[in-house]
Amino acid sequence: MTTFAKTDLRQQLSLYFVAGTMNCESPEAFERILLQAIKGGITAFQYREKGSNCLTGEERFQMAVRAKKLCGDHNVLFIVNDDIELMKSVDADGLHVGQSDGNLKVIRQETKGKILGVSAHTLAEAEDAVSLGAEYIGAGPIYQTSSKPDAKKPVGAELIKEFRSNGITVPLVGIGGISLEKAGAVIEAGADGAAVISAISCAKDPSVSSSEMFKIIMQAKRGL
Ligand code: 3NM
Repeated sequence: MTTFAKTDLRQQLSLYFVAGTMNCESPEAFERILLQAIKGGITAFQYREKGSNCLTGEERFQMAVRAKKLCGDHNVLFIVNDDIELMKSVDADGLHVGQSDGNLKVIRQETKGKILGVSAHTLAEAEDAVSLGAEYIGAGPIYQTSSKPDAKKPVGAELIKEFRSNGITVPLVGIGGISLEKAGAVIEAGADGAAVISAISCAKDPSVSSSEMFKIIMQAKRGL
């Protein structure tokens, strides 16, 4: 099993690729893109098999097993989106949930010993999530996104500044419409990382996009 020191979480969430097979042309393309993203330098991956055309049942389980193996072999954090049973059955590093994915108190109990991340769109949501034991927050959508049909209105990097100036000190990643050009601004606003779907899954070369985004994020973290 891969183990991650919780103190490293800020570093480990620097470039957080989020995807499922439905974000790619085919399940084979998904695996290829994930491997390219890993080679390019992603530090965390969230298996988000959600929405129309997503895999279910045994296919979903087998894909999660393979994705976890790819991540584990390369020291990439492996998080499962909104499926506690899948998280447990593949022994993922953690779970990520949205605001409507269930009772956070119950979810926290069910994820003991695992990393728990929660999406928040407002300060009140972030405060509640932290008080119930979220170890990191996904803040967004920062910019306009076409990857999530039910995404809320984009709020800009201001949301991250607002969280930071109001006592949210847990690791934070921005999500939603983050491109190579916009990743630096998200870090400069106070985030520890950027979570992306299309900037990597739709890239001509996911490996190149990942490594360029990783460089931009690391430079922004060093204040360059
Ligand atoms: N969650 P892209 S936005 C999965 O606001 C997800 O919580 C969001 O995809 C939120 O990088 C989003 O292609 C989609 O914009 C991110």
